[in-house]
Amino acid sequence: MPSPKITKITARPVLAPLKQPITTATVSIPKAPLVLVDIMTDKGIVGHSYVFTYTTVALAPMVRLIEDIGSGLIGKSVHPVSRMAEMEQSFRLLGRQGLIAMALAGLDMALWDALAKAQDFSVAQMLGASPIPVPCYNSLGVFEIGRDEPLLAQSLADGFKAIKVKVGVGSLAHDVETLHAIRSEIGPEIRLMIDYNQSLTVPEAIRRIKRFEEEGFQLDWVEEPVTAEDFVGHNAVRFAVDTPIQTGENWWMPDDAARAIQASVSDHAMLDIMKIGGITGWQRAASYAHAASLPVSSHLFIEVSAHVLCVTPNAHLLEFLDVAGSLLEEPYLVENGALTPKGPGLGISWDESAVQRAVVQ
Ligand code: SMN
Ligand code: MG
Repeated sequence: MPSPKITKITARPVLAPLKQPITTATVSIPKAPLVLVDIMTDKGIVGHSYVFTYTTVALAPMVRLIEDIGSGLIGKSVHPVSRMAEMEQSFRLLGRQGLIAMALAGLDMALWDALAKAQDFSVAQMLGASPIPVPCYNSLGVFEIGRDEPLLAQSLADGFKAIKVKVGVGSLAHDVETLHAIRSEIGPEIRLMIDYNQSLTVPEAIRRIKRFEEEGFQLDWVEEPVTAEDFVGHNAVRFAVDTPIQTGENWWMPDDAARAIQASVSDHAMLDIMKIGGITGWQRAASYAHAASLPVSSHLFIEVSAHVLCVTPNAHLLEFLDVAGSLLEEPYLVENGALTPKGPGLGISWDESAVQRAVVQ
């Protein structure tokens, strides 16, 4: 059967309700600014995806970019690898970072969704994997003692065996007090990770992580202690402490992942499927991480991340932080601390009444 051909592409800006605001050391995001991507085809199949813009300021330009770049795909087949190669080539001079990379990724993910649906496969199956439960960690925001203990209890009740909290809003003493409070709630067996979201200097990161080691917090990783683009700084922190360093959510397209891995910036690779270039970009970047023996985790995008982690060598953990579930007919739900990819395609279908309530005019 000939592959479906693209007939129309739409992009809709929304503010998706969240169960909890996303809070980090630097920003608080009360609702998820997303752009929903729909790719219509001549076979009646529609590919769905979404991109996360971090700030509402980026919504309108994101819509414009996706629809303008998408207009160049009309009439072509839903072959994501071929379409991505063409799109990457056309932006070689401008550069494939930022909103350009996000637009390419949103189109790529929706194309993979459409292609898999045309074969009545899930994307995981299309990529050659049996859709298996992917172990997750629950990703919480900045932890406040006396307010957030119920979130820890709910995480354990949901079967999570690993929890991440954001830190960096206060002093080292504040972080130590917070981590003692968390450890006393979850016990020593639950894996605990912390995320500084790029808020420290190299000497301060080394100072704090060494103190956490002395306190015996047994952290599974410390994430983005310094500026994401500071490969030298991440490398310096990594080799000054014993605790594993995690980074990668801000690597743009596979080549950035290759450069970071060559610079030995971290003990893990945490790929963001949007910033890394969609499913096509993920597969290239994941192979670099495998060659460097790095465990691979995901960032946001729980639905598509469940599919690609099924085919990722060294797949480690899926970050469970659901930003789009409030807009889906069937949100992805954790079972026993794991997420199983659903089909056909990415298993994403919009709850159009919820979308209409969330659309940004
Ligand atoms: C994070 C940053 C920005 C938005 C959502 C989440 C964070 C993470 O770095 O790792 O979840
Ligand atoms: Mg992070």
